[in-house]
Amino acid sequence: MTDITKAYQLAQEKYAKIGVDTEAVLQALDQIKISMHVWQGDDVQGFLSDEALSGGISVTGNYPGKATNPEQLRQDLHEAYSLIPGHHKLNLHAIYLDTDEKVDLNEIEPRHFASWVDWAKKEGLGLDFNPTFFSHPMFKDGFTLASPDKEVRDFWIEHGKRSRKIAEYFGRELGEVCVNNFWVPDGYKDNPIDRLTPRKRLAESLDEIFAEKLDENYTLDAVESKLFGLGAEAYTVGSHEFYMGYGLTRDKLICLDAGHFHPTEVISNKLSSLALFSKGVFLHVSRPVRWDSDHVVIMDDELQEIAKELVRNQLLDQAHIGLDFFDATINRVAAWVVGTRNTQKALLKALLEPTDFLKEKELAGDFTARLVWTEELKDFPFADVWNYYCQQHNVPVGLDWYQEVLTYEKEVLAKRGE
Ligand code: RNT
Ligand code: ZN
Repeated sequence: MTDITKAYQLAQEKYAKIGVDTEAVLQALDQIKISMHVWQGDDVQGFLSDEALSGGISVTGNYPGKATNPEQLRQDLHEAYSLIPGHHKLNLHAIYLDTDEKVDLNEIEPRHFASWVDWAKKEGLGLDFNPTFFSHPMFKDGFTLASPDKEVRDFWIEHGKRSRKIAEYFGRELGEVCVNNFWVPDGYKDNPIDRLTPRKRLAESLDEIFAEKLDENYTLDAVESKLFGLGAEAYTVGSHEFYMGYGLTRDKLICLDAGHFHPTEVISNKLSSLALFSKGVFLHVSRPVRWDSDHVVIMDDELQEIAKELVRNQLLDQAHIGLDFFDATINRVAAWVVGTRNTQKALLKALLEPTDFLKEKELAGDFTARLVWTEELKDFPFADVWNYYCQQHNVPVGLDWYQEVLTYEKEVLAKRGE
């Protein structure tokens, strides 16, 4: 018996004493898929063009070894997934097409993404998708779907429609629903006179994109709001209120990005309300540092709070968990692994809570017990359960995964560009 198994057995006993069945918890954890975002792999560059990143988002850093073609990116993704326990999804963006044809965003078709489907099948991954409303010359004066220029709007409407066909194709091919997430950067740097008309145009453009009903077994549309972006500090057309209204009336998933709100506003507190009224949520688990900085997800309070809300309110079935961060100052594979494993760990920690018992205490007005228990639970040996889960899945435990990333860096990443 390994030390990891021994430590797990001790932890199992401790949790059993407070009514938590660790075996059942591990089975539940195994059902949870994290949608890992392709764009951490190459600083949101993609393969459509050399166009610089725009749309009010930004990546800093130039860590060596960045993937510059689909093969390299898939190689890096494979490495990351091999260090993450469980079965997951990959979240693609339209700019990650893989084709020799010269196609623009308003011309993309499923066949331009066929290699990703083949690869996902081989790796046992599901796929999610995003139309790309940025890093393109048709992103004009900070506007796409809400542009006053009909030609600009029409270009992006066509792109949106085509993205849905690709998402449907992914879902059909893989037999697993593909969430197609719409984030539109449109906004103004300075105070606008007219806040209403751009919102009307955005709603109308989206209605046109969503006019065709697609099979929801294959694809679900999500809409992502934002408070502000670089260069769109004063006004973002697709605000939270806009998409709450839009998503609820059009029966779309609501995407909540942890970095898209005021600095002290948290998405964890929104999940229970959305559970009552929305079709479902798509999460962009991210980490804002003072602003929407998209830092790698760490085990902070908000991550744990998000996980607790999903578990305590039994929302795991209707929530789709995606990641959204991009850091080019560190090893990009390590960034994926840290963020994804942390998200899983936070979920595990939440699953290891005796929730029914705590709910009883709360209902009985015993707030002392609620406080004492939640504080003591922080010291319970959840890491021993996590290590055992990694061992079960033949994935390196603790710092061992980092050793593998270092080897990969030496043998693969460092040789790129030679
Ligand atoms: C931008 C949004 C959006 C993007 C991706 C690349 O602020 O968070 O989700 O990060 O589409
Ligand atoms: Zn996001």
